[in-house]
Amino acid sequence: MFTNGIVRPPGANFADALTSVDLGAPDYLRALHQHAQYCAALERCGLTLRHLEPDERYPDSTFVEDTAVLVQVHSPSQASISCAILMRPGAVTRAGEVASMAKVLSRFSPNMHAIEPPGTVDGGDICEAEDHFFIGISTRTNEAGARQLQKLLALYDRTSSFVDIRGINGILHLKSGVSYLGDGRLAVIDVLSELEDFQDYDLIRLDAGEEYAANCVRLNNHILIAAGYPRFEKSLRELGYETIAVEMTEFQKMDGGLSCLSLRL
Ligand code: CIR
Repeated sequence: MFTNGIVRPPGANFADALTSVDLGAPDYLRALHQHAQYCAALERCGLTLRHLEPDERYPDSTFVEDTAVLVQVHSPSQASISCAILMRPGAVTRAGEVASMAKVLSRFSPNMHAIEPPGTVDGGDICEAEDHFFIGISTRTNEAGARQLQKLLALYDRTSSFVDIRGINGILHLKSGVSYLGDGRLAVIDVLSELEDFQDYDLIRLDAGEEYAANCVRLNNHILIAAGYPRFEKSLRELGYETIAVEMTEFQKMDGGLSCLSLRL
């Protein structure tokens, strides 16, 4: 059960954010509008939002998910977290984003931990599936960071395993290609669907051309998905899920997926 969310709108210099895709510059006003729609969707799913101020020191800081991993308490009906683990982003220009998030999270979490040098971990590489965490090893998350995170998660009885995505084209983070939907189900892009790690799950494969939509979020009784991916949305609806589609085009231009715009607890 999720009851709270933390979000930060993009700043006026959002176009200076990092990107590896060639989709053009984001339209700032449209990005603000899409962010507001995203927030409304989270609220529709039952979340009370904490809105952080835009922070132009860090053009990527709207992607708050990358700054922390939250471990929920075990009971599914209880909405609180056992601990917050502060990430150490793999991109140097993003390192400073963590400090302000640490302050916010200290109000929500009794226990705080942090990834230490030489480890780096981006929250977008962490896919939580009930009590198991898949940790992507990527250009942002290194093995030292992954091992630290694994030890910290074990303190809270969470298992974890590493998924090396360094050789996989087209995804920045593990969660750019896989999301846990609850009910033992993963939405996954084709190239990841053959991995041994995911074979115990019921897999919903994304069709060619719809890969971006693999990054989606199960929030209580809804699944939030990026708008414009009708085949994926249809397959979710056929499985009985209620979907909410949100326009994400301006964030996609900056390599951002839907999950990365919030921390949910
Ligand atoms: C970056 O390159 O770090 C940002 N422009 C995008 C981060 C997206 N994060 C995520 O999907 N978790």
